[in-house]
Amino acid sequence: MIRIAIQKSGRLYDDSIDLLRRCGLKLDNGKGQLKAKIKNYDAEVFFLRNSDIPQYLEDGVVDLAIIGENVITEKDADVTHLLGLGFSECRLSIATPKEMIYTDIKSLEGAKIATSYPNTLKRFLAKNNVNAELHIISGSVEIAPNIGLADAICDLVSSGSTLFKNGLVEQEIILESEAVIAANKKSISDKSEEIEEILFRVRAVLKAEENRYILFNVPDDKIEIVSSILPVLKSPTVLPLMIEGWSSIHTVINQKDFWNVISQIKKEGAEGILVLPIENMIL
Ligand code: PRT
Repeated sequence: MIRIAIQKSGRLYDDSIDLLRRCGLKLDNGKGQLKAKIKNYDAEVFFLRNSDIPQYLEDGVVDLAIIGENVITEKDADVTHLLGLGFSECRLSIATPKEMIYTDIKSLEGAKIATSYPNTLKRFLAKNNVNAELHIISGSVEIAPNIGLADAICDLVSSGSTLFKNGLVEQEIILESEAVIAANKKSISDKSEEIEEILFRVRAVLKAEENRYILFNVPDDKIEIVSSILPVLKSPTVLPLMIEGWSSIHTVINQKDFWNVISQIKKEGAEGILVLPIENMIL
């Protein structure tokens, strides 16, 4: 039995549930429960606060967790980071009011900084030999300078719109973060096979997300030139059409090459181009 922790509600919840589902793990219950059995797999899912997960993971109450990397760093949890998941990307940054003169990190000497990430911030300031006073608050950090509680803040930023709305300017990025799969250290050796199976499924889902299945028709005399444009896994599948002299080409391409490839194959005579998402990709 493998025990997996996910956030019980919040920014990580939907993507975590979706990832489990795409890994073929069907949950018995949902939101509001402390834990739920996976119907079709020997596993249990624990619904916990993101900020509590590092401790549960370190203590071995759960074997695996989907968690924001920033929280592991903040708690300095003795757990193993296994895989980045590419969602809930954000950065932990120091920001100052736009009217404050800021030249470099030394501008924060003696300043009062409001944050919910005191440990990460302390380490960063110590590394840069800056002495500042930390004001620890658990939410709405961005309003602290406006109400005279602090001179600067250190908080998570994704789009930057919260900083903008509060008249703050991002000055230092002290940590980049995304959702990750992390594991209890003992579970990695005691349950290596079960963990490897979960990771195998997660990698297949992530790989599929990066790629698209495309199919299109081309005149037979264009198969060679079009195939040379395709960054294919092995070799494209070429199937004859009912109409003589035409074929259908099927292949998988990476999202990052996508528009480039499409415009090149169109120029070479590709028609009826269909692009499909891929559920899983096992190489
Ligand atoms: O209560 P619990 O302990 O479960 O969780 P939490 O309070 O950490 O919850 P939640 O759901 O807010 O965040 C969960 C995780 O999502 C964080 O630990 C990060 O790993 C990740 N994440 C990604 C973010 C953001 N982006 C984010 N933008 N967490 C918070 N924010 C907040 C930030 O604090 C600020 O108030 O969003 C605001 C800034 O957003 P922008 O888009 O305006 O820049």
